[in-house]
Formats: sequence, C-alpha cells, structure tokens
Amino acid sequence: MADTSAVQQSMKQDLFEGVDFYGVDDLLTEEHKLIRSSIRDFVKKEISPYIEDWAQKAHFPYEIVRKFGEVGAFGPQIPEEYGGGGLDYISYGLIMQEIERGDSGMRSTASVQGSLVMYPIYKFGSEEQKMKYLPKLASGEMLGCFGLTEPDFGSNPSGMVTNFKDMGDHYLLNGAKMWISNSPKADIAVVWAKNEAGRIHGLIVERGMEGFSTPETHGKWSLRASATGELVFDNVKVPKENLLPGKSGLGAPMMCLDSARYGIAWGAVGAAMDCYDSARRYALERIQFDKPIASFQLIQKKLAEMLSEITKAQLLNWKLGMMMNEGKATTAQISLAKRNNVAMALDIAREARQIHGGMGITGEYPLMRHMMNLESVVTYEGTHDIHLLILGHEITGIPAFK
Ligand code: TGC
Ligand code: FAD
Repeated sequence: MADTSAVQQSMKQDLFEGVDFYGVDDLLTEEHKLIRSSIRDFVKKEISPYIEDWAQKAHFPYEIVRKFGEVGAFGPQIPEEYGGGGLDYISYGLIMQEIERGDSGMRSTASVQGSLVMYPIYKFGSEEQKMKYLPKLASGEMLGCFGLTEPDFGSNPSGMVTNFKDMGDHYLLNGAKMWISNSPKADIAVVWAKNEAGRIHGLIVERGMEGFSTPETHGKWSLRASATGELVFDNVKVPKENLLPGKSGLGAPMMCLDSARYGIAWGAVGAAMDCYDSARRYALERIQFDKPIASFQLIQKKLAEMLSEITKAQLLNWKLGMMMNEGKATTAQISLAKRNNVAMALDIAREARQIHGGMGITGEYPLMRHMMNLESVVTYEGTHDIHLLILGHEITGIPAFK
C-alpha cells in the first residue's frame, strides 16, 4: 500500500486548466461542462496527488474502484434503471478524457468496467443478468474484466482456442486469456469462447469458480498503476444462466470494442492536454541563455504543433460523439479517431518530455508516465496498424488482414 500522506505532501499541486483554443466548449451543454468539471476535480483530489507513487511502485489502488463508482465513472452511458448514468456519449467521452488526463491506467479501469463489462451485459445479457450485475458494477461494489485476447491470438481474435462444451446442466470452460486489464482484482470476467460448433459466445465467469485463476502480469513498464493479468480456465463449470444470450459471433465483442475505442479517442486527448499543459508551464519558467526557453523558436514550434493537434482531435471527438449519440458512428470512423488521437498523444508526450530536458525523465512531471502508458494504449483495443487496415478495408473494400 502506498504511503499516500507523505506522497501528497511532497507532490506539486495539480494546476491543470484544460485546453480550448477553438471554443469547442461552445459545442458542449451546461451538463457536459458540469460533468467535466466534477471529474476534473475528482482527478485532482483522488488521483493526481498519488499517481506517480502508485505508478513507480506498480501499485493498483483498489480503493479507487468504489470512488469511481461514487463519482459516476462506471457505465455513464448505461441507463439509470441498471445503475448507470443515463448520459450521452459526449459525457462519456469527457469522463474518459478527464480520467486519462490523470492516468491512462486509471482510465483503463473505468473504460473496461463501463464499455467492456457493463456494455455487453446490458446489450447482450438477460434481464436477470442485468439486474444481478449492472448495479453492483456501476457502484464499484464489483469490478469486472474482459477476456478476448489469448497468448496466440491478439490482433486476430477470431482464431481463439478458449472453448466450452455443453455438459447438459452446465458448460465446461477451458483455455486461457492474456493481457487482461483488471483481471487480478476482478470479481467477474466477461469471457469470449467458442462452443463445440466453433461459434463465439460471451460467458460471465465469477471469481471463486473452481478451476478459474487470474495470475498477475508483472514487470510492465506501462500502465503500472493498472492491474493486468491472465484468465486461466481449467475445466471451469459455468452455470448455463451465465451465457450472454443476446448475440454470438465475433461481432459481439467487436461491438464492445467500438464503445471502448471511442472512449480511448477521448482519453488520449486528456493525456495529450496534460503533457502540453506541463510543457507550456515549464517552458515559461525554465531559464537558459538568460531567457525562458519558451522564447526560443524551436520550443514555440513544438508548443504550437501540440496545440494544433489537440484542437483537431477535440473537434474530431466532438463530431464522433454526436454520431455515437445518433447511433450512426461506424467502426471505421471510430478506428480513425482512436488511431489518430493516440498517435497524436504519444507524439506530444515525447515532445513534451524533450521540453522538460532532464527533469522530464523524473516522476516530478507526468511526461514519462503518460508516454509509457500510451505505448500500451497505441497497442490495445486494436494496434495502430490494425486500425490503419480497418480504414484501408473501408476505403478499398479489400480486407488486407490475411
Ligand atoms: P471480420 O471478418 O472483419 O469480422 C468477423 C465478424 O464480426 C463482425 N464485426 C462486427 N460486428 C459489429 N461491430 C463491429 N465493429 C464488427 N467488426 C466485425 C463482422 O461483420 C463479421 O460478422 P459475420 O456475421 O460476417 O461473421 O473479422 P476478422 O477476423 O477479419 O478481424 C478483423 C479485425 C482484425 C479488424 C478485428 O478482429 C480486430 O479489430 N482486431 C483487433 C483486436 C482487438 O482490438 N482486440 C482488443 C482486445 S480488448 C482490449 O484490448 C482491451 S484493453 C482495455 C483497456 O485496458 O482500456
Ligand atoms: P500481435 O497481434 O501479435 O501483433 C504484433 C504486431 O504485429 C503488431 O505491431 C501488429 O500491428 C502487427 N500485426 C498483426 N497482424 C497484422 C496484420 N494482419 N498486418 C500487419 N500487421 C499486423 N485484451 C483483452 O482482451 N482484454 C483486456 O483487458 C486487455 N488489456 C490489455 C492491457 C494491456 C496493458 C495490454 C498491453 C494489452 C491488453 N489487451 C487486452 C490485449 C491487446 O488488445 C493486444 O495486445 C492487442 O490486440 C495486440 O495483440 P498482440 O499483443 O497479441 O499483438
């Protein structure tokens, strides 16, 4: 457990203000702005003072789960009757943006719960499953994870070998998932596995089921404050009522990914804004050659390019959010935003790190942490190149995956 009081005293105050060069705020409602400001305050109070210490110690702060529940970060887009926030997709995006401004690993915890656990139960679950799990997931009484990736099937999930057999009164689940966010602490896992006919289905597997284990993955240089692990199924007896009845086939997990990738497109802008904000302040304060380094053209070029890219990404997110609200956003449109914004954030993190010189490599500033986190974000939920191929497929009609 991190020594939070000592850390809090030693950390600098979080002065983050946000970036709005084009008046994108004019496109937001008062409710959107209120939601953003409440999550921004939450991040300043509950995440910023501790995050460097958690990340340095590779500590997942489990107590954040309840706090996320209280502040409405879990399933904001899920209807209120199931414990969700009943909010629109712009609100959901803003929440992910503000949390990832604090840390991508913290956003992972929230977006996996909302888009990859609550969403499939809401969309494909029975009424009993929704009532049993959704309110507890929304409040943070329960933590969930999403098992799609396997050791031998990452970008190509349709090849998965995790499987279940119909044993009459239950299913028998075997296989393993890898790289699963939240898994070491999760109470339930939404697991994608093939039946005897090779058709992919979602199953809800609960911690405590015999033969089910969740070994933690150690030694990560990225998302260090997020718990990542495996899901191992060794003849796990899964009750038949735990199968998600609403949809089968790869399209079911892919629909969940559409929602999560959308959240990442917003989250990445949060990380980028934090790096830009830190770089701008540092450049104005740091004196070299008797002047603030902000007075040098090369530094101004970096800052101007950061601001330009953040502004473009904000507009992209807003328009995509409006299409999400209307149910019109396509997978390829979501891919474009996820791919563009994460690459943009990673570039900005690297440039901002340079502006901070040697100080940029320390935990006193958030640059290296964002930069290392974004190396995962650019890989998970579909790699940068897989999203390029999704766009290539859309443009040409020819899938170039295989
Ligand atoms: P393909 O032949 O294109 O499609 C197979 C079937 O799926 C349907 N489908 C969709 N349906 C609804 N919505 C979507 N977005 C859909 N995408 C595909 C499709 O219509 C088809 O249906 P049917 O009925 O014709 O069979 O599939 P493919 O095997 O060629 O794969 C395509 C590819 C490579 C684009 C896809 O598999 C892919 O996106 N791969 C990347 C894998 C990925 O993103 N994994 C993410 C794992 S989860 C994660 O990383 C969480 S990190 C969370 C965190 O910590 O924040
Ligand atoms: P691979 O698929 O082996 O790809 C390796 C390289 O090959 C990449 O550069 C890729 O772009 C390239 N490549 C692959 N296929 C092609 C092709 N057809 N054409 C050109 N290039 C190609 N998964 C979950 O299910 N749930 C989670 O909660 C989850 N959380 C994660 C958390 C972290 C920290 C990380 C790192 C990953 C997580 N993942 C999760 C897994 C993630 O989705 C996969 O890592 C990702 O989909 C890529 O799969 P892979 O790592 O097996 O890489």
